Amino acid sequence: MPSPLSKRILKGEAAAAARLMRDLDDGVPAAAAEVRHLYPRAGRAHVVGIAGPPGCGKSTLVDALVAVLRKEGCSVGVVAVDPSSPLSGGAVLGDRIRMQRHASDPKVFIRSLASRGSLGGLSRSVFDTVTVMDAMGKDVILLETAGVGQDGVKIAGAAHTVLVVEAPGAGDEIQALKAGILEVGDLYVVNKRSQRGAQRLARTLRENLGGKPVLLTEALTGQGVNELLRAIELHRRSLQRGSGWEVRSGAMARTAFLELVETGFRESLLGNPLCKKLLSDIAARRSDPYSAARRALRGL
Ligand SMILES: Nc1nc2c(ncn2[C@@H]2O[C@H](COP(=O)(O)OP(=O)(O)O)[C@@H](O)[C@H]2O)c(=O)[nH]1
Ligand SMILES: [Mg+2]
Repeated sequence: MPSPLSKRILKGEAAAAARLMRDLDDGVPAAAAEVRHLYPRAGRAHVVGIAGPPGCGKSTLVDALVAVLRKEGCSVGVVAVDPSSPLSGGAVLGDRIRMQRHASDPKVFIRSLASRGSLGGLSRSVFDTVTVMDAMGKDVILLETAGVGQDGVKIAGAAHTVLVVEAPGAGDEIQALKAGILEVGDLYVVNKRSQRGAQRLARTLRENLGGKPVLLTEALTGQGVNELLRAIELHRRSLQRGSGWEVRSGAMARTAFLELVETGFRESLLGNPLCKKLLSDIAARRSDPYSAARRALRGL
């Protein structure tokens, strides 16, 4: 039986969802128990990760995508992890202004996660937030993060579809082709397409991406955003036609699980007397890290 709070969340109530997200962030034990009610009822939302360098227009693009999704009747969740984003911690005022047009829409739920220096904590919050939004019945969840692997979440392990956004001028093409970028994306977007260098950047990406879609957008005006949404939907359908959806969902489950196990293991390990003894032995050079680690793993 779902708890009263879970019931409200499953009905899509924003206030109940916001409360649970806050309690999960604060590590309230009763909040973790609520997830037990919600998790089996979630799993329907299409989670779309949006990564790319600061300033390329991710938040603006998210805002434009929300507008198009709403026009089509979809409910939307937005999770913004980018610490430099006007959507998140850095400039809450900018966030409010930018999202004003969606803020009063009950079918849109926006949550910014400010980077708090703790990588683990942050990615746990991301998964919790996605689970709650999913349980609320959001059709699409847009997850904005800086970069592709650093600072918070490894986007590929947290989304069904990964969008890599670039913009001309923010460094040269070599930057755009940095290690990791070419592997992680399902779709590539050259934003600020009216600016000089956009076409050339798109060409360079196409030459290096072996057939992956490259779209051009102007997030500020919404040009190209309909086409981008079509490409996102196409990717979802291609995942659902084969085993792709299960593979991606499995990777997301694995990341969320490992995150909790690793954090829990680390905490219980560091609190263990055997571990304290081993650490002092290493420090005094009575033992070495390898031997001590072997002993710790055996002892636990
Ligand atoms: N000219 C132009 N500017 C844009 C476009 N999209 C975003 N910007 C501007 O680029 C800056 C950074 O945008 P933002 O969405 O915060 O980028 P983020 O850091 O990737 O989230 C802001 O001043 C935006 O107004 C675009 O399509 N064209
Ligand atoms: Mg941003």
